[in-house]
Amino acid sequence: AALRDMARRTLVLSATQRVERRTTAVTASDPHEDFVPHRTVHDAAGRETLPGKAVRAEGDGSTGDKAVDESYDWLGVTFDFFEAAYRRNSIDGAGLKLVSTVHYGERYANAFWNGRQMVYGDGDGTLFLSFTGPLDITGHELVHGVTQYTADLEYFGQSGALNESMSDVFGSLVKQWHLKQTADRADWLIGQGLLGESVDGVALRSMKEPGTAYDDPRLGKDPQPGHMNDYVDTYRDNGGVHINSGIPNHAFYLLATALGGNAWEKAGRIWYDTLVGDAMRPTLDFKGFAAATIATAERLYGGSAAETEAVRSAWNGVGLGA
Ligand code: ASN
Ligand code: ZN
Repeated sequence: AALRDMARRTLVLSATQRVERRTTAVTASDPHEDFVPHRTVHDAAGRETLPGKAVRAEGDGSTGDKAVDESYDWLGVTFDFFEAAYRRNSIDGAGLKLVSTVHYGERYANAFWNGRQMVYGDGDGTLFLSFTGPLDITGHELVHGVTQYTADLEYFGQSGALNESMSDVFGSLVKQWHLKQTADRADWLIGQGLLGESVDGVALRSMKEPGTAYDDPRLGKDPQPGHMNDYVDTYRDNGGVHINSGIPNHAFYLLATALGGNAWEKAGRIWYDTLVGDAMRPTLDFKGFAAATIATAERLYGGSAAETEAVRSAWNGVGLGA
């Protein structure tokens, strides 16, 4: 496989050089023709052993198992989004194979990226339905992989909340891109469709109104703040990584809706270039990230451009102004 990868890279390289030597671009030697996903979905059949049995490989038709087919499709949409929006070839930028496991554990109510692959539980069927259902959940988990290969944000405190926020931001953007929704039409919810119908709630989180996604006696209330005034100091949840992520999430929402249009184009580009750029450090805090996004906007659009002003206002709006 390593040899094949090397051969492919060599091919891409020589194609690029060929284009450069010509005076006119030739689409037939587009170096991006190589952008194809390599998906394999596995079935853990209620056990917690990974990866489980391979049940659908790239190019195979539907299996009829809803979870398997949803995972396969959403892995593909997430791959296509990163190619279309940012010319990123898979999670590592180098065509990493996309591996997932469905039906993990019994009534397991979560999904996660374990550093190498995606894992989904079926949920308990009452509070949580299958985690393969919402596209933005697959997007969220795969973006943990993108972060791992780039900024590698430490999963604790503010850097951990930024890590979580990256996954929510690009998870939401994958969904908006798939549904062709502009920023003002998007629901800005994370995990819409995941909660059972008896639950008093609409999703896991809201980037538009953090803290309002659910309020149910069995789940408690959505604990997310949307402003530094309400920052939660806690040792639970790795220092509140899924809680305080509401703050940078809301800053992104403010920016995207202020700019209008497709959120993945300008706001998403500023966040993406920042995430994969050299300003990122594993222990970066909210202020450091805010400054880095402003620097990215200055580079992309200019210091006094409306876009750059909008980034400054967005951070002001959550209490993280300079
Ligand atoms: N679904 C969670 C996440 O990706 C899983 C976890 O926290 N381990 O953030
Ligand atoms: Zn996460």
